[in-house]
Order: sequence, then C-alpha cells, then structure tokens
Amino acid sequence: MGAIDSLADKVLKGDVRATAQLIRRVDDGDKEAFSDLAKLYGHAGRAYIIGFTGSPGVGKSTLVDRIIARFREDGKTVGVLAIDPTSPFSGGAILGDRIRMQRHFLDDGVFIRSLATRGKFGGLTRSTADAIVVLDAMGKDVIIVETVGVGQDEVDIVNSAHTSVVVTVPGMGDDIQAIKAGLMEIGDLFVVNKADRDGAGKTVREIMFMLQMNSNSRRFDGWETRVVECVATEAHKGVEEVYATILEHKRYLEDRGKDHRKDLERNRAFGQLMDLFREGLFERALNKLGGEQVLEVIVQDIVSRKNDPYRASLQLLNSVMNEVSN
Ligand SMILES: Nc1nc2c(ncn2[C@@H]2O[C@H](COP(=O)(O)OP(=O)(O)OP(=O)(O)O)[C@@H](O)[C@H]2O)c(=O)[nH]1
Ligand SMILES: [Mg+2]
Repeated sequence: MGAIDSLADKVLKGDVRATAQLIRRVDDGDKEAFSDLAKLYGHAGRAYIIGFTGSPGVGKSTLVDRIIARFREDGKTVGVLAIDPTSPFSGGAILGDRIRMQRHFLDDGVFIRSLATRGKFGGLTRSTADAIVVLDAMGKDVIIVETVGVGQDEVDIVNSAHTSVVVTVPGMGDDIQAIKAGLMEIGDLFVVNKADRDGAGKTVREIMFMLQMNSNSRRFDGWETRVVECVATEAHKGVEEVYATILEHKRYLEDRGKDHRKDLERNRAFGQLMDLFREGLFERALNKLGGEQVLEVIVQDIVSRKNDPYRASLQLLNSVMNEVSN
C-alpha cells in the first residue's frame, strides 16, 4: 500500500495535488481514504474552523472571499470547503463559488474545494469532517466551511465549527427560513448582508428580538450573539466588523482556557466516531443478512401489509444478533 501511504505523507508536506486527490476520495465515499485519514488525524487539531451558512444567494461566497483576503493580510493560511449537497452533477453552485473566490486561486496560502458528497454512506456531515481533517493536517491555519443552511446536516456541520456565522439579508422571509432551520440557536454571529438594500436595520432588530426569545439556546458558553450589517460586495462596509467579530469570538473561546473549544472538539469527535461506528455496523449487519435484496423482500411484505416496520425491524435485529452469537 506504498502509494496510499505516500498520499498522506504528501498532504503533510502541503502537497496541493495530493490534498485535492484525498479530498476527492473522501467526497466519493471511497473507504481507501480511511487509512490516510487515520494517519493524518494525529497531525490535525490546530486549525480554527469557521462555518458560514445561510439561504441560497445571500452572499456567503462573496463574504467568504473577503474574509479569506483579511486572513491572508494577517498572514494566515486558509482552507475553504464549499458544500453543495443538492447538485452533484450540475456544477452550478460549485462554479459560482469558484468564480466568486477565484482571485485566491493563484495564492498557495489558500486552498478551495467544493464537496458534492457523491458517497453512498455517511453523507455530508461525515465527508465534511473528513475533509476538515485533511486541510487541518495539511497545515491550514483557518478552515472555512460554506453551507446552504437548509437541513439538519448543514446545521450539524456549522454547529461543529469553532465560530458559526449565519448570513441573512434584509426581509422577513429569510429570517423565518433561518429560524425554521434551527439556525437561531447555532449562530455566534449573524450577518445581515446586502445592507445596501432597504430594511437592513429592521432585520437586525428582528434578529435581536428572536435572539432574546431564544436566550436559553446554545449560549451555555456565555457568548452574546452579535448581529452585524454588511455589504459583502464592497471592501469597507461591514466586512471589517465581521472579521473583527470572528476574531473576538475566537479570543473569547481561548480566554476561557479553551474550555469551550474543548467542548466543541469533544462534540465533533463524538459525532465522527458515532457516524463511523453506525455506518460500519449497518454495513456489516447488512452483509450478514445477505445484502440489500433481503431488505427489499421485507419492504414488499410491509407494503402489502403482511408485515409492519415495527415487527420487521425487530426481526432484522434478532437475525443480526443470532448471526453474531453463532
Ligand atoms: N447588492 C448586494 N449584492 C450582493 C451582496 N453580497 C453579495 N451580493 C450578490 O449576491 C449574489 C449571490 O452572491 P453569492 O456570494 O454567490 O451568494 P451565496 O450565498 O454564496 O450563494 P449560494 O452559494 O448559491 O447559496 C451575487 O450576485 C453577489 O454579487 C451585497 O452585499 N449587496
Ligand atoms: Mg456560495
């Protein structure tokens, strides 16, 4: 397995092509990536992870592009993962993200990749966590994850970042979206982007109000969630404040003796362990039972009401347990 070994080694040396290759394997759900990830894991854990989420088109990539530039000015290297769960083949959003951040493509201190998560098992949360390990081990100081805040997967991803940024725009519709998706609870910082449009101040007040209503949420760490207005298409209209607030939150976590960072890291480790364990368990159990076609027969029985999902799942479990004890 010499070739696989060298892929992890190359990543540790900062090799861009090897990093891209390993992330592609992760994205494809290729289990051969596991041995490399295992080697890299011990070298990871240094990067600061920032999640950006929000409805489609609110300006996440435009803002991330500015934030990358600020980190670069401060001498930090940056890895970016743009998560595109919906359109693995269209490439539309991926292309858009790349165009929006393209001025950083010639900078070897910046590594930008999209994840489409074509893999069968594990899905979005797992492959993102794996890709973060790769970029972290590669030596990036800061890792930015951009997701469209639509589902539980995205919420989980952003919630496991050190700093979570929820991007919204003026107008009540988006706010309701955000609250529905459970984003109210996970934001360390809310950005009301496109503040060049009418109603930004009103949206800020609405979010503040919602935050007060939600004051018993994630805020066990004592951080007071910020709301910042911004025009991401311009360099000096709020971007600096977004950047400063991210750094302030980072310092806040560190000032507390990294207590809260530890909590977040514990949660991420637990999530990753459980995902892998569940995935492996399910796969092995299915193999023992004779593969997916066995499930298909049972499903047909449920559809025709000869069986029901409650009893059938217990029967499956009993079969697996019998296999194990034999
Ligand atoms: N007027 C205005 N337009 C903006 C602002 N920020 C971004 N835009 C524009 O909004 C559009 C979408 O921006 P993106 O950065 O691609 O938004 P996104 O949230 O990354 O979009 P997805 O990744 O597709 O969800 C682009 O045409 C941007 O130029 C802003 O502050 N004001
Ligand atoms: Mg985008």
